[in-house]
Amino acid sequence: MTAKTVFILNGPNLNLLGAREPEIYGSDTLADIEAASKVKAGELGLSVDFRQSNNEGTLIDWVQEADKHATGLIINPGGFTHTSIALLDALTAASLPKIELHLSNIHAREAFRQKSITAGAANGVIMGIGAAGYPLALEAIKSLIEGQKR
Ligand code: CA2
Repeated sequence: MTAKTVFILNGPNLNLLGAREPEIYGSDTLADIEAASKVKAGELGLSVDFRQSNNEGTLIDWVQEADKHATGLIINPGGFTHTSIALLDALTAASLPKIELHLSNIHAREAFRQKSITAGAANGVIMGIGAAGYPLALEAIKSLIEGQKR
């Protein structure tokens, strides 16, 4: 049986992880997070399609692609979390299980980061535990997929 594919989408500037601001985002690079996510997915019987883009339209295209071809979606929308109604619309239109993920606790940061425009379209949100949130988000997606079968 082919493993169910979960898309993990990462938004703007997350390609810079590990290089700057480790006190906020940790010292793992996005490549480290991708590798750990793939290990965790294997343990859960899932496969991962891990992507990053600085482009809002590309992320929207990938959300639509996930809805057609994937079984679950984990998204860290980066700064678009706080600005993008277009990404919210794409996520709302996508009917697969979705988890929004943030490395930092956005509620403990600047006022402009404390509102997520996109989170309302997700089944759940994981934040504030750094790179460790990615494997937890995969567990959450697995649980949501299992719940769909019942
Ligand atoms: O905490 C998160 O995961 C965020 O989604 C990260 C976004 C930020 O805009 C959100 O408010 C919260 C920013 C990611 C930028 O990452 C950088 C990493 C290293 C150096 C500079 C930026």
